[in-house]
Amino acid sequence: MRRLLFLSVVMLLLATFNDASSQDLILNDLEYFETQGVNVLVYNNLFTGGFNDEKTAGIELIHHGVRTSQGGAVRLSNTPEQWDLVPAIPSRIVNHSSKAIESILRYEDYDFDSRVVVTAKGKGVEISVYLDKPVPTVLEGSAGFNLEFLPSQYWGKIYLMDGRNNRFPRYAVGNTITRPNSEKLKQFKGYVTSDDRGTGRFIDPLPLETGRTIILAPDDPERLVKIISHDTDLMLFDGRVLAQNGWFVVRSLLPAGKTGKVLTWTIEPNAIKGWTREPNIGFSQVGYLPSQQKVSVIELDKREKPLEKASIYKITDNGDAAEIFSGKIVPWGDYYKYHYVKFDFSSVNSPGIYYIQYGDFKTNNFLIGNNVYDKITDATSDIWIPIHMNHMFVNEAYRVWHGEPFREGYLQAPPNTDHFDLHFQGPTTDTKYKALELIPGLNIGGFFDAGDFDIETGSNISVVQNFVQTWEYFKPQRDQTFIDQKQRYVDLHRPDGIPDILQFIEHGTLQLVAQAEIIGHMAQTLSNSVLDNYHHLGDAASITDGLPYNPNLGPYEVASDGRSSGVKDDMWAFTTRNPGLDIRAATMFAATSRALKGYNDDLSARALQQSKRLLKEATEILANLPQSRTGWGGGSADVATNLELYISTGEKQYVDKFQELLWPSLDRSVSGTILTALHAIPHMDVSFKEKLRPYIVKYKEYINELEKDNPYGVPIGLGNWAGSGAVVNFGTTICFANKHFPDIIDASHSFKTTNWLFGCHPYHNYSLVATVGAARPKAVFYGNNRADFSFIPGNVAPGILFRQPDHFENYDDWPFLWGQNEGTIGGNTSYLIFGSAFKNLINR
Ligand SMILES: [Ca+2]
Ligand SMILES: [Ca+2]
Ligand SMILES: [Ca+2]
Repeated sequence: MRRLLFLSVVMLLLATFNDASSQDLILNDLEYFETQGVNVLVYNNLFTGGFNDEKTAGIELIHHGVRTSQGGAVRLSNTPEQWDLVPAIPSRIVNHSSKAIESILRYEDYDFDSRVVVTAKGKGVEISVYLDKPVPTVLEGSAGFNLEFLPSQYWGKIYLMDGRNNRFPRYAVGNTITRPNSEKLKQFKGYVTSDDRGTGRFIDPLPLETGRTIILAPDDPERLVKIISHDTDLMLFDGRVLAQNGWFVVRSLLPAGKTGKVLTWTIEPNAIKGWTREPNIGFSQVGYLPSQQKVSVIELDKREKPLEKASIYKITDNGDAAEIFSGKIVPWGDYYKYHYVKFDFSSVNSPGIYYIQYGDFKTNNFLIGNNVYDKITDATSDIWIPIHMNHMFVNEAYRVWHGEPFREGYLQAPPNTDHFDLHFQGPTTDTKYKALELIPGLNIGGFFDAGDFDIETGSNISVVQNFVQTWEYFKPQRDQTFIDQKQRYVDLHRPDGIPDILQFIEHGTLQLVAQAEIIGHMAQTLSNSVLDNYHHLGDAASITDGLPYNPNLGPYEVASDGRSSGVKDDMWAFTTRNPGLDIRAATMFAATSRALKGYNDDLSARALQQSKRLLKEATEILANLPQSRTGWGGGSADVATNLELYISTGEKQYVDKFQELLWPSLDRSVSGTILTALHAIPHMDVSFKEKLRPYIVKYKEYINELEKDNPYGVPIGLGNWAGSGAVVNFGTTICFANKHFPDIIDASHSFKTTNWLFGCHPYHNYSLVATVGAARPKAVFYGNNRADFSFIPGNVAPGILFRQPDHFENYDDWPFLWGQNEGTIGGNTSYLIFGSAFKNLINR
């Protein structure tokens, strides 16, 4: 508060004496440079390497509300990719008196340190790079200072290099050269992101332009940035040449053999005078039931004075619109960067077409009606899930989504393999197979993990459990998909007389039973052996060549009988035994055995057999494991697993263990455990429910606390993967809590989840579900078709990603950040449960 008072006095003085200076950047208490419309962040978000795609860190620019630039750092290539080396930042010093942030950037692999100092200078910042020792010889010509700009915010716009006009290309069409691999610097952990096809050479993009001064987007004041390099040339590159998720890169090489201040840039992002961010009027794009509470949360620039009132307009049958309601705006308060107010229009309750008018801003239309939620899961169950069926050909009308992937099957992963998707093969194979030997029969059933194409066994176990739970609670008979396991063929929009969910259960079980029967226990994952086809975009059937690798053939050679090849593109099975995973599988097999009975009796019996065997073996392994190793490879079964084991076997030991673990777990975190407890109620006696009651009261308090935590009243995650999953589970919990304790948990809280998912959230008001029914769903997602800036219907985006220290974001013109735009088979089947439970609740 004191700072604000001081600031406004300063700004008043500046406004009086020097009007231009009112746009000068200040270094604020959150440790970034700021003026209205421009935020320059300096290592508020750090590089972490590896699985992180590193387009969310470094020196960053949030320009008129959009994070348009990031990656500012000393980097070792023209257009760094994910899995290229990133600098550690061991030191970052914020100096308010000199208005500077000074950071050490360190490349451990090359013992190379540089010091980057960013200082507020008028309407921009100066970036200087200092070296105590010259650039290591091996990095000469490679080490440079880079800053990256978001292609979707710049393509089609103008850039000037030393006064020469150019246009940012809509698509990557640029010149490259190849260089010998001996000149290629190592990538993260020695990974290799591209296949050189035996040439021994790597691709190096050439600059689009070179000069000393670049002006980006003089034709768009919101995106206009001027960069001057004082000592050395600037180059502009297009990172999309190497990777579709690449950005435009402005870069200067660090000079060889020099120390001291070796590079200086002045960066001046344009700040539009008097700019304030447009209000983000949050509401449900799917619409509202006539009877439900209807509250729009409006996100406002803190400089914006909230209006007194907002209105609802009704669109009539002849296309006219008339104001039918005007209501008060109620302040909520500040939450991170913005100010929030609420507009309650619950009294508007007749079915029809409406929009919200807030001052000059009018939203797109939405529906009020009793049927608005009827279809919220259909796109997920009819489109997204079948498209993610592995080992099948998936057709939709005139379009093939993918051919049959991985016909050559899976090879045994060699011992001591550390995998780029965070898996590993331990010191032994734990199977009868030799390293790189074909394990026949694993190429059946299962679901692609997410935007990638691996079988994550843990996820697939959860997925089958989600399907079984949906089936057992709600018995959905929906049949819109033809699924034929003999033909290995899926045809969307072609009913085949069998409820799709039974076919999904069967498909997941086929893979997991195959693992248990063939390997003898559960695999950790079935995944790519090489990184250069892990980041595959497009048809899954083209990831591998369909032929097993034959070491007797030369590279890229095909055997004369056409049945093997010298291409190292195969998928591997990571088979290190994890008794904890086996126990989870045992519970899933018991559940799926119940569900499949009467539909596929043979598979049901096989699943039950594996359930009993795995449970027995894994329990013995765990009992014999030395105490020191129980933390490795999964410890004993958790609360939910013991419940599942009790439901399946009826054995007292499991219900005792369940209760032993449950109550302390509820005491530790009621919100984290309560859903499992609710699922237990039908299987326990009356006293269990009564013992649970005070925890439900505590959960009610948790719900109330969320109302104070943020304007949306849902659990908002601040991690590297945004928090839709937690919001979905919150909604599911409310549905089941209301079912068993309607006197404590009101059904209306479940609408907080639909509101959030369907458009009432920070940053924008688009539905986070690529779904039927929403007036304005998100347009781009991180699916396997992300290179087409498209989506797979029914996907649920992780959504609103938090970036330090105060920025929420969800790009809808740039699909490539998985933390905000990917969807997973686990997450989307959780949404299926939520949607089913929610529809069940509102129809009760
Ligand atoms: Ca994966
Ligand atoms: Ca069907
Ligand atoms: Ca192959």
